[in-house]
Order: sequence, then C-alpha cells, then structure tokens
Amino acid sequence: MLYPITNKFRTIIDLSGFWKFSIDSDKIGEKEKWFEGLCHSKEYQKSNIEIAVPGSWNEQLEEIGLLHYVGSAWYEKDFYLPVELNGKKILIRIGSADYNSKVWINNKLAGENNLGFLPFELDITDIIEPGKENRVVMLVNNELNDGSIPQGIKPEYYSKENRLREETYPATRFDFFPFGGIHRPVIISIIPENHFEQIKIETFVKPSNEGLAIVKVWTNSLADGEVSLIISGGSNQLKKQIEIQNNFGEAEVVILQCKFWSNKDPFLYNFNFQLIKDGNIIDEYSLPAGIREVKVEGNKLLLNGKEIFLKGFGKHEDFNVIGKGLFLPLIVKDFGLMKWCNANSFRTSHYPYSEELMSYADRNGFLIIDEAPAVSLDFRHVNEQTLVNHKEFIQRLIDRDCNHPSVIMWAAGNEPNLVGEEIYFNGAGKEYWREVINFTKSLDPTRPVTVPNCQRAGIEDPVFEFCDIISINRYYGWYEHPGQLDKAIEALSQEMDEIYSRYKKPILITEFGADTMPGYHSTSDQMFTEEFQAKLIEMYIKLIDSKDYTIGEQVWNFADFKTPQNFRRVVLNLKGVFSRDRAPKLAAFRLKDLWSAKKGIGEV
Ligand code: GCB
Repeated sequence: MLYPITNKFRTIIDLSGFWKFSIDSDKIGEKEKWFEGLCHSKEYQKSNIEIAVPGSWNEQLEEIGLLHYVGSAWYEKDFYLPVELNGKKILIRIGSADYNSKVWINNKLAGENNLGFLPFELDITDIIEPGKENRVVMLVNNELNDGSIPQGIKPEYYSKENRLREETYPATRFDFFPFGGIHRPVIISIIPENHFEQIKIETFVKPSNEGLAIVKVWTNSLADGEVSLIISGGSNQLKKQIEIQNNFGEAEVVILQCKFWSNKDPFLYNFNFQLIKDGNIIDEYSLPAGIREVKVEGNKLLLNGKEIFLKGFGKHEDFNVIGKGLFLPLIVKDFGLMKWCNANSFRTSHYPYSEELMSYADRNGFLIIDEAPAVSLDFRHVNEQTLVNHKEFIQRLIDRDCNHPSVIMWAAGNEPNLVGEEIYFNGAGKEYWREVINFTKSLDPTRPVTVPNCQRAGIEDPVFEFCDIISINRYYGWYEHPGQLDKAIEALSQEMDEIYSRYKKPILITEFGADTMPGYHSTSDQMFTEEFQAKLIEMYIKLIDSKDYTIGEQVWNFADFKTPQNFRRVVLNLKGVFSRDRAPKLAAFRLKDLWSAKKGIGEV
C-alpha cells in the first residue's frame, strides 16, 4: 500500500484533531445506530466527551474510568470536503486503529479491519459528498482472541492452566499495555481514477559500484499504458520507460557509480513515477529509495557486502498520555537519544511502528528489524484463524514496509512457547513456522527472517530451523540466577556456544536487561539499582562481543513502558535505559561508552 502524498494528482486531508467519543461497554451501539451519529448514544449525550486523534483512550480519559478499558468505543468527526473533489476517487485511510474497527461514512458502512498496527484504506467515492459536510463514525475495539494476531487470553485460562500467578489485568499474552484507540492519523486521500496501486523496489549491489534496482509497478484498472520513471539524486539523472500490461509492469535499472544507502551515509535517490495513457500523464508518485543489499554469509550479516554489527534496542511505541498514538516529537527525541548512545539499530518490538517513524529511520540511517505482532503464541490455542491472520499480517506488513532501506530483517513473531506447551515441540511448532517463514520469504526473498526465541523454548526451538538468523532473548541475572552476574554470564556463554554448534547460523541477542528504578543505588550487585543494570548490560556486551558468531546486541528496552497490572511490574516495565519520559539511567551512559569504543564495526 502506498503512503499517501500530495502532488499535482493526489491530495490529502488530515482529520487529526478532536473527535466526539463514547464508550460502548454493553455493545449496543450498532443496534442503536450510533453509526448515524453519536447523538444516538445516551452516554455521549450525558457527557459530550471528546478525544484527541491520534492517541489512545486509556490515559487521555483515565478520569472517566478508561485506564484499563478493554472493549468497544465510538468516534465521530464531521468534516467539509471541497466541491472541486467531485469526480475524483476518494479514500479514507486509517494509519492504525487497535485492534478492530468498522468505519461508516454518512451513515453507510464503508468497511472494516481486524489487524491492528497496520494502515487500511477504504474506497468511499460513492458515499462521500464533496461540497458538503460529511460524517465519519468509527467503532474501535481492543479485544483479542485465540485466532487474532496478537493472540488474546481469556481470564479463565489462568486457573484452567494452573498459572494463577501469571494473571494480568487487563489480561494479555504480552508484557505491554493493550492500549485502545485510533493510534495513527485518519486521512481522506484523493487520487486519480486510474492510478498507481503499489510500487516495489528491490535493490542489489553489483561489482564496480553498480547498483541494481528491480522496480515493480501495479496500477488499478488501466488495461495498458506506460510508466515513465526518473531516478534523480546521484551524479546523473536516469530515465526508464516501463510498459504496463494487465495492470503490472517491471523493469531493471542499473545505476552506475551508485551512491549506496548505509547507516553511515543514508543516501536516498528520488524515484519519480509518471503514469501515461494516450500521451497524457494521469498519475504521479515519488518515492525516496536507498540502494543497498543485505545478506547473511556464514556467521556474518553483510550490508553492501561489508560486515555489520547491530548495536541497539528493542523499543515500544509508548508515552505518557498519548499511549500508542503517533507523536512526532517523540520520534525526533528517541532517534536523538539512540544516536547519542552510539546505537545503530532497533527492533520494532512487538508490532509495526508508524510509517512516519520508518521513513525517519531511512533518512537517519537506522537498521530495523521489523516485527509482526505474533507475540508469545500459545500453541494450545493456535487455530486455523491464527495462521490465516498471521499470514495476512505478514503480507500487509511487507506491502507497507518493503521499500524502506532501513528494514534489514523481518521478525515473523516473538517468543513462541512462552508458557511452555508440550504441543509446540510435538510437530505443531515446526509445521506452523515452516509455513509462516516460507511464506515470508516467498513475498520478500531479499531480507533475512528471524523470530526471537525465549528461554522456555530454549535450544530445541523448532523455529530455529527456518530462521536465517538466530535471535535469542535471555534474562540470566534477572529471571534466572537473579542478582548473580557471574553465574548468569557463564550460563549465557554456554548456551550460546551450544546453539551455535548445533545450528551454525549467526546469533543476535535481541533482548537482555534488568528492571531499574531510577535513583536506586548500591555498591553491591543489587537488583533494581542503576549500577546493577549498567553492570549486567556491560557484562553481556563483553561476552557477546567475544563470540565470533554474534552479529549484534539489542538491549531490552530503550525506555520504560507501561504494562498490564501484575505483581512483577511497578506500573511500568522498568528495563528501559531511559525512563518513560526519556531521562537517562546510568546504563545509558555506559552504553554510550561501550558502543563508542566499537566505532568502526557496524558503520558501513
Ligand atoms: C521478553 C519479552 C518482552 C518482555 C521482556 C521482559 O522476553 O519479549 O516483551 O517485556 O521479556 O521484560 O520480561
């Protein structure tokens, strides 16, 4: 799916701002026709509540009891569309609404979406009225189930499975807060009747500084025609004609004396596409693209043929008040902090991040592991729908993010078998991951695929067979051997060597860390103190760096983040090296030193 832009042929109208809002805890809204306007909601009539979009409802509306709300809520916005838009194709595009949503325009159902964290677009040409006031109403619901991605958990499972102490409120299968709401902008996108639907650019590095771009273009109903492609930005301007047949065209472009994209020099060419029919330009789309190639060779991860070592973090989209809502200043701040401590990479744990952030990473030279939200799949509860949703998720994720040079790897999920289900090892895990990872590779053969593994799944994890890179999340010194760092490092070292000798694939440590309360100090190895976190991280890094088969280290987590309630968490998961409001803990300074000493490696 193309990111919406404005040019001679395309326009966007952003509906961000205050929307009318009403919760619907009894799920009566559809029956009472709230989609015809929130004036039909008694709740809304009583309270006249408004909410900011984008943003989660939980902290914004905590004072009316929504901090832990899981269920349905309705949004309404009235807006005017200029009369000049008559005769154009008009779409509504929701950047993301978590997790399920339905959209009505002027009382008519426009469509629905059940995959959170991803954009969706609905054609509303026939129900929108330019030259008039229009109304959009959205029903958003943040409930998950066995078949959804991520999977949900029913509160009764905890007792049935004898895991009462693992219960969280709200109940989740994951360790981040299940924020609800419209999290990314809602826009009206106006495009020409005949238009570009999708563009994919795959890039490769050839000898003697040649870059190769394989460009694929999909149009909608245009039977045939031509695309004129102009690539600019390097020393020369390159032109290429692409023929369109059956709504599809493809071309190979060789770029001589190519300036390659890398984390050190994130150079972007501008790819400009014009769609031509009967000699007239009927659509135009411009895309910044970096020419670069990612490969796994033996133990090494290569960017443009040179060894690269990942230094960075697992992150979250999470901030005070706005929750998971898009907040551009936070993107600028977080990248500034990551650069400050000499990081070069991060993982979008545990779901796709905003499109705005991904483009910012392209321009700022960060290396991203892009993750699908199949977090802690429980194979006792995986059903046919889980697999269908998982594959659709990966397809839509690749469709959204395939043109970002910053995306160097797909994570098809995270920590399957977190709760230790026998069935996972009895063939179910192997069959499932074969299907999902082969599917991922069939859609994008140019990037390695991984799935971070957890301690419980351990060295026998069936997912390893299908991964190009072995990613492990380990908490020795924290959940195992708490407070005992020498023991922790010994156990980690032994396990890493065993995994390597068994699978002979490069190893990436995608998570390690310790919860840390800012301001707590000790001269001993004392959990929760700033000194303990800094020391644990330093010892892990020294060990990881001493092994020839490792390709990187990503600390868990960049910043403290909100979690569901459980006795293990003090409101937040405190493993951030920055606090939730981005103040550095001691470990941040330690990382800055450790990672600056490693300058040279990891800078292609
Ligand atoms: C993990 C999970 C992550 C948790 C982390 C922790 O292994 O992948 O989502 O937040 O551990 O802190 O327990």
